[in-house]
Order: sequence, then C-alpha cells, then structure tokens
Amino acid sequence: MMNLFMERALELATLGRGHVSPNPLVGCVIEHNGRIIGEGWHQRYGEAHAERNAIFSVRPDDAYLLPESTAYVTLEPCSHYGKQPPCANLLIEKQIKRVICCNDDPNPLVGGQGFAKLRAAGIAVETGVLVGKGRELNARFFTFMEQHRPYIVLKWAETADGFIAGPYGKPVTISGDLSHRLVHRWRSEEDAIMVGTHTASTDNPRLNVRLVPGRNPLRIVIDKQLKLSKDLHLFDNAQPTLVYNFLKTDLTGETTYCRLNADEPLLPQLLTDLYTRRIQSVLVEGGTTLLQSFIDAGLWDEMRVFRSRTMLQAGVKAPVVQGNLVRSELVGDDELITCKK
Ligand code: AOF
Ligand code: ZN
Repeated sequence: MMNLFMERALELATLGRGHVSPNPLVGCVIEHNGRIIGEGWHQRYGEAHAERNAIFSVRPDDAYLLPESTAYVTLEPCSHYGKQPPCANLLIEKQIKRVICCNDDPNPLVGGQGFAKLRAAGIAVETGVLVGKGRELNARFFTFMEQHRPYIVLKWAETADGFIAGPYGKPVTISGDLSHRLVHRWRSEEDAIMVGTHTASTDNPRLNVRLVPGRNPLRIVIDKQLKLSKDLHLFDNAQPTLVYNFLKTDLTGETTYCRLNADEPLLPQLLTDLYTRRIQSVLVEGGTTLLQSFIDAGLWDEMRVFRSRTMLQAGVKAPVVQGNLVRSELVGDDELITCKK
C-alpha cells in the first residue's frame, strides 16, 4: 500500500516537468486509512510547493482527518523561507501524523533540517521509500546539487552505417519527422541546448521550440575565436544566448559573451560557469567534435541516439554509443536508443 501511494506521488510530481526548474519535481499524496484525501504537486517555479497544494486540496469536510493522516512526499519537506514558506511548518501546523519520503533534500538550505523539524514536533518520519525512483525523477536536480554541474544529455542521429554527417561535415537529413518533433519536446524539457562552432555555422540552427508547445531553453554555442557570422539565427536576439569564447565577456541584447581561459580544459570551466548560472540540464545537439569531447571527458549522463535505416557510405563517423542501455524503441522509422552512464 505504502509503495502505491508513493508511486502516485511520483506520478503527480512528473506533471511539473518543464515548469519548475531549477526546483525539483515534487509530488504529494495525503492518505487516511487507505483513502487518498488530498493530492498536489509543485506546478510552477516560484509557486506553491507540493505539500501546500496537497493540503489545500483536501475537502473542508475531510480536514478534521489530517491529524490522523500520512503525507507521502517524494522529497524531504523544506524547512527554509525561500520563494515559499517552509512546508515542514505547514505539516506541523496541520498536525499531520506521519510523513513518508523518497529522498532527502540535497539543497544545503534544507539538508535534513526538514526532517529534524518534523520529528521535533512529534511527527513520525520515514525516508528512503522508492529512493531510486525518486532519484531518477530528479536526476537533474541531484546531479546539479551533488556534482555542481548540469545534467548532460548527448543527442545525435546516425545512419544505419554509423555516419552523423556527409563528407566534410556536410549536413544531411538522417532522422524522420517524428524524431524531429520529439527533439523539440526534449528541448522544452531542458534548461539549455548547446552546439559547437561547426554545427552553428553549417546548420544555422534556431535552437528553439517550434514543433510542440513549450518553453525555449537557453541557447549555448562555443565560438572560441568569435569567428561565427552575426547573421546566424543564434545571434538574432530572439531568446537568451550564451557564447563561450576565449576573447571577451560582454552582454549585447539577449546575447551574453563569456570568456573562458584558453590554457585550461574547456568543459570543466564551462560547466562550472553554467552551475553558477543555475542551469540544471543541457541537451548537447552536436556536432561530433563537441559530443566526442564530452564523451572523452566522461562528462555526460545520458545518450539519446536516433538510428535511421538509411545508409550514407561515406562521411563523418558518429561517436560510439556507450553506457547502460535503458531503452530501445521505434520512433517512426527510426530506432531511438537511450543509454545512461
Ligand atoms: C518541498 N516541496 O514541492 C519543493 C521543494 O524558492 P522556493 O521556496 O520555491 O524553494 C526551493 C527549494 O525548495 C528547492 O531548491 C528544494 O530544495 C525545495 N523544493 N521542497 O518541500 C516542494 N519543490
Ligand atoms: Zn517546501
């Protein structure tokens, strides 16, 4: 039964996807004698937390049951005053009997103090229920908090014979329409998308969300010597864009230039900078050089590869798929392979 309520809380949490970053996805179920009397989730960044939404969803007729009820929350209730008052205080005020959680909050502002507050008020607390599912749900938040860098998703499309582009990097259409649309949904789910210099100039991508509804991520491009043409879509100031380079730090319109040290490895500097900007996840869309540099540095969390049925015979070889295979599925005519490190 316990797991069933937590499964439901996890399911509710996912409804916030794409809307709560850099906060975690959190869901909450209030249960009394095997019956769910309240449900809620963190819906939008800066707005009410899951516990508050769940408690206020309880019908007035049922409110007297709260002191005999259990709150299933996917994350330790917060104890700090942030954009929202502490959830621990609310649970105490409502005299909830028991609180069960998946994960402890790695946020140093909370980190154990939520549980301590609840216990001090005489509330029974249990944590670690479906802990793996909770970590999976908030892989971005946990990676960010624990490793001080964004969660990194590498994405590319390759032909059946392993090519990612034509000879000399000439762009070719590899994956189908459905895959293309799926990529737009992925863009809307991550904080940022990144491309390398070559991809920026040859593909002239917009890196926005067009084919599905959703929010536009931050665009990131690497242009070490600032050689890219200002006529590219990336510099149209249509959405915030970050240009990592070795020459200048500057801000013009929606374009931010950030200078990195040419004498030190690029990726660690770049990821640390993204951490300070509170970017929790990045979708790396190519090209091969950039993808390979993330792989070589061991700095990635997930690979998503579309493998089409087409053959190219010659061109630029795609990176080698590695990690643990999580899923293989068909998207239109393409095989979508998902691996985690
Ligand atoms: C909870 N329940 O539903 C969420 C929590 O700025 P604030 O006030 O929104 O606080 C954000 C922090 O609160 C976030 O970093 C994380 O530690 C915690 N998120 N906690 O009890 C929730 N979303
Ligand atoms: Zn809270």
